[in-house]
Amino acid sequence: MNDVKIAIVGAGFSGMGAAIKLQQNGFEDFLILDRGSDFGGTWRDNTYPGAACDVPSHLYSYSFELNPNWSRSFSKQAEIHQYINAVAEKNELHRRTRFGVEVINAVWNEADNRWIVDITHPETGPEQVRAEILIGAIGPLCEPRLPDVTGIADFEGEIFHSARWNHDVDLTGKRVAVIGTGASAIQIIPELAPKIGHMDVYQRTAPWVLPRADRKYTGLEHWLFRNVPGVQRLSRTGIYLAHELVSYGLTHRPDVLRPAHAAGKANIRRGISDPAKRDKVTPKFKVGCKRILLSNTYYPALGQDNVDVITDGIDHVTPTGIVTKDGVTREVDAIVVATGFHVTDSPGFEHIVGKDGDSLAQSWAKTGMKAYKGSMIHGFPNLFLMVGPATGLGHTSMVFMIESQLNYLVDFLKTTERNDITRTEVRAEDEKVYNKSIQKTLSTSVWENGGCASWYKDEFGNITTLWPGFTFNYRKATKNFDIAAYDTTRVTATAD
Ligand code: N01
Repeated sequence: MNDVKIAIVGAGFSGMGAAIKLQQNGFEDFLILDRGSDFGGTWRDNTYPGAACDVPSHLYSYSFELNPNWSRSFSKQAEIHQYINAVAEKNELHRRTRFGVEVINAVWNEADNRWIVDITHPETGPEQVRAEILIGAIGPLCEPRLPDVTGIADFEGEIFHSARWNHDVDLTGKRVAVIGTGASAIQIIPELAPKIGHMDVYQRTAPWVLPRADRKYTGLEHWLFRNVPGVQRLSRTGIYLAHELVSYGLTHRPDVLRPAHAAGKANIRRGISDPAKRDKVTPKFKVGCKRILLSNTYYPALGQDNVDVITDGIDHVTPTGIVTKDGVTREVDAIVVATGFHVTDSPGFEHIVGKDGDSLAQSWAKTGMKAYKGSMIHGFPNLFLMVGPATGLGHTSMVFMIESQLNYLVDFLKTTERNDITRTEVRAEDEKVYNKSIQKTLSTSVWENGGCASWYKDEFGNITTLWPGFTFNYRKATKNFDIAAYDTTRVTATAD
């Protein structure tokens, strides 16, 4: 049994950020657990061709670990992963990280006032870690979602999910099907198009894809970023403010985004000459209802003669091909499944068990996904969830939200330590009022009224994944730990 003050599950952007902030604030007694073999979470796992960030890297990086050397405005996966590893090394996170460790479950033990975390490692076998505080940094986009299509398990060709790319398979000259047209697919398709023999793109909902202002930074810009104090922060602030303007349109005034419809349609016209194909890929919902995608190469790839866009739904998969609902069979050598992730139903939620014996999944199955300030959950004392409910974004940098949460985390730890508090649980009423106000703000948003179905909504039809509005409002809400919203227990075991 290992005893630590704080166990962090996950070594991606949020788990690493938590670890660095803990170190900087004198909380040295922590352990990071990760099932992978390296830092980076989703940026370690998503190695598909074309994987890149659709938020400029000067913003999509830690404010406390700026990188003047980003090679281009929108960095590719390898460069982001390299940055993450450099940050981990600089902060010596390896000393407190165990890789290859699967967390079986984490159960709150009321008598012990601790989280009991059951883990297993392929070489050392099962073990337990006991922690006063559990930081769940498991990430919302880590569990691949496979489509529930009859026969898919019996397909005899190559098949893999975008987040589990099989680099041993050479798709050159092959007949390839890509299922899905979301953020991952629109990056994959242009990379495959020049080399495959034929590609069928199975599109259920046409997304809005706007031009991507991607370019390499010049030598002068690099010199300025490295040598002139403030230039990089200024550039970061400019990018941040531009993204915040979009947030206003998304949440309060979707009509402000109307010009984006014209830009999206022009992007289609530039890339595709065939009117029937253009028509197929023209979205039928309002810009922003689903994530706004950015690409200059997606439509030209779809426009190629050897690429078909299939809009008849998939009926079933045979060992050698895909049959659509109109009865047509298309034979393929390989299927790329770019169908997203289990976000509101992540298997990770089944393994975190609170004070009443319910897992997060069971608790949220009754009420819908909810948390106080996206971080603390009634019934789950001393659990701090990174990138929890209502902290996601459809338009700007998640790292900004993560850093806001880190402020709240550090103030939570300092406040409880200062007051000898050993158990902290958000009050049900405060959690309820908070989530009600979020839902009220969301009611005018494009995600609610934009005419699309998206993974932003849970099974109750509520948008439980997204932060509604300006991200600086979330920064303000998480500046200080508001202890009045919590039931706390002191070392002396007297309840406040
Ligand atoms: O997944 P998605 P993703 N039959 O859920 C379709 C982040 N990200 O991996 O729209 C046929 O967006 C589904 O169709 P529909 C980003 O936050 C960031 O692409 O539901 N099709 C959709 O087209 C993003 O939002 C970057 O009708 C099926 C697609 O599969 C998140 O990851 C890059 C289907 C899934 O799209 C997820 O993106 C990449 C079925 N049964 C990803 N089931 C950055 O650049 C689903 N689909 C930062």
